[in-house]
Amino acid sequence: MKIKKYQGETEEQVIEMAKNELGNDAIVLSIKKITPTGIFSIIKKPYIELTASYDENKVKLTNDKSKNFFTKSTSNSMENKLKEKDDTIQRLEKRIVELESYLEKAMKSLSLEKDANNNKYKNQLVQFIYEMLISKGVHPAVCSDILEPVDKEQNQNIDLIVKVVYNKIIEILEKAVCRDLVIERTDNKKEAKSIVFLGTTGVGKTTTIAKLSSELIMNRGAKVGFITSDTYRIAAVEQLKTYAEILGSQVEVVYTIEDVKEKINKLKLINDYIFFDTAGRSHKNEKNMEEIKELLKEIENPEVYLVISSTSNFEDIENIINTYSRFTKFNIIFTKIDETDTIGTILNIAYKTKYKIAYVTVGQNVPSDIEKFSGEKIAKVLLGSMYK
Ligand SMILES: Nc1nc2c(ncn2[C@@H]2O[C@H](COP(=O)(O)OP(=O)(O)O)[C@@H](O)[C@H]2O)c(=O)[nH]1
Ligand SMILES: [Mg+2]
Repeated sequence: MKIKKYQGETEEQVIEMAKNELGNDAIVLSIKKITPTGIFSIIKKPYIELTASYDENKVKLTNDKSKNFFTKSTSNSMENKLKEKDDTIQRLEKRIVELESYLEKAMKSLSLEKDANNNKYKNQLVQFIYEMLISKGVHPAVCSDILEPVDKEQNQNIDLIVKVVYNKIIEILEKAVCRDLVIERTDNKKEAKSIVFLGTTGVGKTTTIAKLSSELIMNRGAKVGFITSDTYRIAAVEQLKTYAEILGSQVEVVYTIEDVKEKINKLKLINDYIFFDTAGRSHKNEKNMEEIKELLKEIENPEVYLVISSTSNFEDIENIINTYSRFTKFNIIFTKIDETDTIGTILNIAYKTKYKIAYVTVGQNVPSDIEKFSGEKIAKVLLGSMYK
């Protein structure tokens, strides 16, 4: 038995072709639609292919090797023509394959060129670092300042580029490190030092107060009293009272501005520090801001911390800082570092403002999840490590 394939536009056509050549005894093995792929799909339409088997002893095909002399002699010119046609098809097919690979290469280099055109930096590693910094929330202007000088340098190896970028980031962050931390001071004054925590609702003010005061009370033997003006949120006073109870501290609540002085007087001679917890206030609400201003006026020489969630976006943080900066000095505490994907915001703030960053908080656990602000740790995260 031998196999022969027929190609045509329709099933009827290929069956007819097979029948004419192989006769009624031929067996149809398969009929399928062939859809050319790749570049062939452009130049060749789908077609039907029939595969048939036949008995070579019964059927003599014109181009069959077993054909007899008679068939050969009578169809010699026809056979030559068919062979010529076969050769031409083979040549064409070879050419198409060549063209296909040429086109593929051309398209690849075109898309590479397109990507390269979209690149901001010539050096691929610098470009990679740029994309990583952007994905972590670093402002494009800050990226440019860090990366442009590196990109311009010739013949730099990978280690050197990473080192230069890392050092530049550290340099920006280190300028923002607050060196005057409340928990590292011993206030030898007779009267307590007032530490005030401001910031929008839910950023972690009360939790941060609990963390810092625990460190002072438990590890440094200090005495800390609490005053809260957060009487707006249900359970806010209870939350602070719970911490105070554990720490053996006293809590006073102020309901009106007139209460403030009186409550300070109650606590100032028996404590080293008074921690002020305030209600989360919207920096966009002028009346809220007036209240904070009034509260601060009542406190002698307050040390203020602006508590900011690192999960907020850079523009919002900038607005918050600008609003508070109009009426008070402060250091910043960034909370929820463990929850943010855009730690670059901290670099932006360090780069764009003159404010110092005192602490970062890294989780909900009291008292452990608070640390002094470290430029090194943030820089490592920006270059791809985990915060640890
Ligand atoms: N993941 C995480 N959650 C925090 C952190 N600090 C505070 N929180 C949580 O944020 C929520 C609000 O905190 P709270 O101290 O009541 O915020 P406040 O309204 O500013 O006083 C609470 O569920 C805290 O446990 C932190 O560093 N990381
Ligand atoms: Mg609170």
